[in-house]
Amino acid sequence: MTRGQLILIEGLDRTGKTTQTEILCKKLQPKVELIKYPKRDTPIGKIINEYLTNLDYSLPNQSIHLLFSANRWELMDHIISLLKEGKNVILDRYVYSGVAYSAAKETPRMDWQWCLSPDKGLLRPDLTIFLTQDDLTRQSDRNGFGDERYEISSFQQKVKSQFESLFRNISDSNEVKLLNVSGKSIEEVETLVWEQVELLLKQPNQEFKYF
Ligand code: DGP
Repeated sequence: MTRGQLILIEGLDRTGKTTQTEILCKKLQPKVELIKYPKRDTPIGKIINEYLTNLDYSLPNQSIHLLFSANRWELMDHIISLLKEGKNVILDRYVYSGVAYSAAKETPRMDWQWCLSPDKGLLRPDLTIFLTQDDLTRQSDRNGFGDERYEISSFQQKVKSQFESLFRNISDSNEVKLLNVSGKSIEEVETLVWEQVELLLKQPNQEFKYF
């Protein structure tokens, strides 16, 4: 049996990632599973959810970083089994978010290499689509922006820079596609995402790769 493909949609907060992953999931039915990180309903995910939604809940930056990574490891065997069964797996956020959000905090001795290290050995996506936008001040126009810990425009700008340098440093340009959603409708973004996914689905499945 040919294995499924691991497709990641990454992006800044409120760029339409969740909408696009859900649309893609419908298009790939029935052989597909969508996994959204952080997965907030596991024991580790519950602590992450508390951290994100309760600003009075304090944890050292290193600790919360390792919990986000542990949350990805919790599901790794499950994802590998799905892919081996021939199912495509769509991820909403993954390792790149893990590194970009933590490195953007600019904590001493917590550079991007440190941030990547607990994720070393996780499965590498076959395709990553990064949703970005020019004007980050527009994020605050979206409903609910500002409700959670990282939803501050100045911090999002730092996250964007971290994502960009991360893609330059650790990704293969065949696997990572940057998609600027500025001024585009949901349908236009959907079409551009689908173009990339169709190309991937036509390719022969490769050996698993790892970070
Ligand atoms: P979301 O549910 O996609 O809105 O993500 C919640 C918030 O958590 C969002 O601001 C991005 C941030 N985030 C997602 N994954 C990670 C991670 O692995 N590490 C850190 N530090 N932040 C993350």
